[in-house]
Amino acid sequence: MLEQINSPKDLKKLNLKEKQKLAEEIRKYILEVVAKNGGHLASNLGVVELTIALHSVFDVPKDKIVWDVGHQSYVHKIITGRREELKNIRKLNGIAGFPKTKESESDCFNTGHSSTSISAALGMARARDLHGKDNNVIAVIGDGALTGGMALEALNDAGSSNSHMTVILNDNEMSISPNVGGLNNFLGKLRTKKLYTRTNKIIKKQISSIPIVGKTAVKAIQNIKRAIKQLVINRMYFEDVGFTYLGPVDGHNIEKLESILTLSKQVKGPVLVHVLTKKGKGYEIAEKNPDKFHSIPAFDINTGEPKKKKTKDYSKVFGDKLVEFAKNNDKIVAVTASMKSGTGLTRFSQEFPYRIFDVGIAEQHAITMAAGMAKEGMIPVVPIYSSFYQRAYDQVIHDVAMQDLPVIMCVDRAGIVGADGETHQGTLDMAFFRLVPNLVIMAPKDFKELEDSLEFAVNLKKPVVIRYPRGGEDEKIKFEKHEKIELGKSEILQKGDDLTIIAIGKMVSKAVKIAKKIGGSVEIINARFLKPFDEEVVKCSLEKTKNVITIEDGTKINGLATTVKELIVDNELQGIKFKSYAYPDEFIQHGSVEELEHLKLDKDLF
Ligand SMILES: Cc1ncc(C[n+]2csc(CCOP(=O)(O)OP(=O)(O)O)c2C)c(N)n1
Repeated sequence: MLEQINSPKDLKKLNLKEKQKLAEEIRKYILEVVAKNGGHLASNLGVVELTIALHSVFDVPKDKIVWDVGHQSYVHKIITGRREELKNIRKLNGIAGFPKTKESESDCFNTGHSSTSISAALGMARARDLHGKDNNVIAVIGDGALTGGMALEALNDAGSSNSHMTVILNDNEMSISPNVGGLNNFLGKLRTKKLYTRTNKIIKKQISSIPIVGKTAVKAIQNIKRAIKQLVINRMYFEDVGFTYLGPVDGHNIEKLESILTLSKQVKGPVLVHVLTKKGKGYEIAEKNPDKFHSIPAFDINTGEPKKKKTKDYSKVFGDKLVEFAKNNDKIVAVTASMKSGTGLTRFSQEFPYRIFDVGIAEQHAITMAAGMAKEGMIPVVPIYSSFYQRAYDQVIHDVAMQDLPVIMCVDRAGIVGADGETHQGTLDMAFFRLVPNLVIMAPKDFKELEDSLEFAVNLKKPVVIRYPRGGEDEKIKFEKHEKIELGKSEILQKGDDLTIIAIGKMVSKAVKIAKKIGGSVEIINARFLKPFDEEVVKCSLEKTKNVITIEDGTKINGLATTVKELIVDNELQGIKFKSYAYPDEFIQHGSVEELEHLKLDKDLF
């Protein structure tokens, strides 16, 4: 069946039984591909029937489907002509793991960061109306992504807009870990409202018995529906903000899904279809451990075990050290935006369940909430991936830095992250944080320096950013020396007269390698702090060697290279030879970390 599907048109020719068979084949295929390449498994297995139903009822690319986060778009990619390309998903020059408008006209909007779909879809619906067109616009959003502020802002706007659009709430009760928060509790009540489900079925029957639904009929039905619902569910959030709520519906029943989606097309204004799915559906090991199989490296299908054993990484080193500090300092608390496991906080949550706060996929709120705690005497530690810190920029400026509050902002996955591609690369944080007054910005060269940086930050009583990469330290370079950390002080790893190499973070080990390769008398400086920058030591070294190389895993704009250039100009240092290794001013696509660092930084370094 799968071999016959080259576009949604092929899918539309199938009968229900054939679609059910196709669903099983798609599941098997995705499982095989992800087991080989790694990727987002559980979310994709959960939306197989939903995606089939969407492409059966709607006409892409005329109709627009915006996939929130976009990690669950593999089935959509298969159905929209990228079945064979899926074999190279997330690989260098292969298709992306997220929707990309450049990749296919069926991908109507790029996603990657959570909670954007309703805003984008509303924008598309408004543009459609202004153009006088009649296509459908659909946002598919998970219950996890619905916890993000943007999604709620968009619901608020869409609800009062009268714009015809469909929001599909793909509710599997999971974010990466089990979903959290009041909204999730509210959804819990909806999920189990059997009476409501029955009532809804009656209404569905009434509507579908009308051959062409006239305006007044729909309005009347909607009014009845609303009245009944108000009786059944006291605080019907979606209806209250202006959506027509349909569901809940079994998200693995293609027939029911098609029927409710068809209904959603007929109702005017914004509609929310509540779809209940199982994350990891059809692969028992993932059904039991949906968080482990949310995003997974290559694994053995029979056992579910990763093919490569997980080695110690920066997130784990961070998490373990934080536990140690927290034992002796009860002011330390941890805040996570739905990324407890990814950021290394699992142990912390076991040892200090009352001192960790999972706020949902809400980075902005996480930072301001942490600022509030800091204001009242706590020391909040907030690990967030570099690319997701972009979300919380104003909160870092307005709530943390401006009040000089001691929030420790740990920037995990800094630099190239690899297969997740351009939306997830962490190459911009040094540049955007450097602009912010009061921030201390650090990047450790290895695990031990991360531990020392954390200790330093806990005692500093100022806002501190500590950035560290995905994965582990460079196994080939072992740093024996770890000088005590002092604010704004770099570390000279090797003295020399002919060339100065200044590097920061992960790239310090590359500096050691390149110094060996070049030979001669090389001075190697571990910058440690991007801000405050050790002007004194660097200036002294440059005056001596008159030749400098900077190395960083960030963009060439406003990072280490810019800092050193500014130092040269501001101090009127003459005749300095300058070379920098930094990422170009572009969005960097997917591939492995090694391939991309090689390609985008420079092969000389490796
Ligand atoms: C702004 C932002 N923060 C964090 C993430 C990481 N992330 C990716 S998917 C996900 C969970 C999404 O849960 P849900 O929307 O329910 O989708 P599901 O995977 O359960 O289908 C998270 C936290 C992200 N993509 N964007």
